[in-house]
Amino acid sequence: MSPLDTPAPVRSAKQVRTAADLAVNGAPAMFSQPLHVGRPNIGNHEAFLARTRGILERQWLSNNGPVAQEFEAAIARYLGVRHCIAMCNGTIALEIATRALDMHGEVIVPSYTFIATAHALQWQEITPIFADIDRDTHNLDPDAVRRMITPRTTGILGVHLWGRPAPVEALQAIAQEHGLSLMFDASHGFGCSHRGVLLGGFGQCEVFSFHATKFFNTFEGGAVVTNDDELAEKMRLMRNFGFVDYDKVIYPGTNGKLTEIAAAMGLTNLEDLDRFVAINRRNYEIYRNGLGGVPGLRLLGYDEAERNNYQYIVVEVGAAFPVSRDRLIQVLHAENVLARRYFWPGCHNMEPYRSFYPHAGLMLPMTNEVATKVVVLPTGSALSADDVGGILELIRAVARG
Ligand code: T4K
Repeated sequence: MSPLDTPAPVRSAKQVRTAADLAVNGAPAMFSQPLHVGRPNIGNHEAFLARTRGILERQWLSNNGPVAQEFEAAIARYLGVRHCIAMCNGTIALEIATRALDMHGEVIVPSYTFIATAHALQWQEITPIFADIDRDTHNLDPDAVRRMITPRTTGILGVHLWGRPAPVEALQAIAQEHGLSLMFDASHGFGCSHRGVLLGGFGQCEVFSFHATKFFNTFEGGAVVTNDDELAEKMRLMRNFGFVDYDKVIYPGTNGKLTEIAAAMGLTNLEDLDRFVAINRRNYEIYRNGLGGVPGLRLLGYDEAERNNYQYIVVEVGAAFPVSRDRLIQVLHAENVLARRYFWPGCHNMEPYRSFYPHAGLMLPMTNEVATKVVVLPTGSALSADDVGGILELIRAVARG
């Protein structure tokens, strides 16, 4: 049996009847080890080690090696796109993609995302312009995007937050109308579909992160995927310093290469993808059933008509809940449940953006509201159904006051 099926038991026998049973009030913690939001999903160890042995024997460790090429082909096939350009991480993949699309001046992006989405632009001296999100979906609000367009705007960088698709068609229409480039940060969206089509083929290109904490990981890694042959070729060159041949450079490229060992991890994890989804889905359904009817809590749902990776358990803590979001997190942390406040406080409230645009928040009321409410709960293959049950028991105890 794989370790995936049998996470080591970490839940204690404690039952939470009253507030006095909570660790925050001095009782022992419910879990003996921390439960993380981002514990990696890892596939078959033997398969990975066998691939690793091959890499060592071939003495080919990086730079478009055979395992990386196999990985790219497998990803492109899985997603149904023409090209996958594998990279060393999602941030570099975003930088290369925006540069290959010749984004410059201002690019519209949500503030409610991981900071890397904004930094990838800023790092290239492209100005990220933050547009507000939709209250319910947490994704870009197309009307807000329209409001932020200026003569300096060259593109839109949408994000499929939590793996739930951005408003793809509306953004496409805006981009066409204004002659803007459109790409997506699909870091959360590997294995998720929109209108029955897997994320990866929308906009001019899409970027994935395969960081350790992602549903599907390559230790560190990422990729740009596209159906545009010319763009793909450009990005392949940019990933390797712009070399077209020994001693011949035609672009100001960078080092975005994926190592062979990372690609081996990717191929191995790809073989277990269905199992990762099944576990995440099981956990999500336990959370959904357990949180239903708890006043003041809203679990962000996934569209069952689509394919989802169920990677993020996103809960909004509203005014009807007896304690604040931050107090709930404090209670959970005391129990070794390391819930997170992703993506508090929003990129516009972090440096350098906070100093650059001190009044940006005036245009971002929904971002500000959602960022103060969201708590992301642990899931993934490191959690058993019993662990999720324990977390629910804690939350219900807090809800009882
Ligand atoms: N765009 C979006 C929308 C993104 O969400 C991200 C990354 C990117 C772009 C950029 O992609 P990359 O350049 O990262 O490929 C994490 C990740 O570092 C980041 O990759 C991810 N998004 C973001 C949502 O979360 P942290 O600071 O919360 O991660 P970290 O390292 O503290 O890990 C979280 C928890 O997971 C830890 O407390 C312990 C556990 N963990 C972590 C690692 C690395 C493990 O158990 N094992 C591990 O190996 O940012």
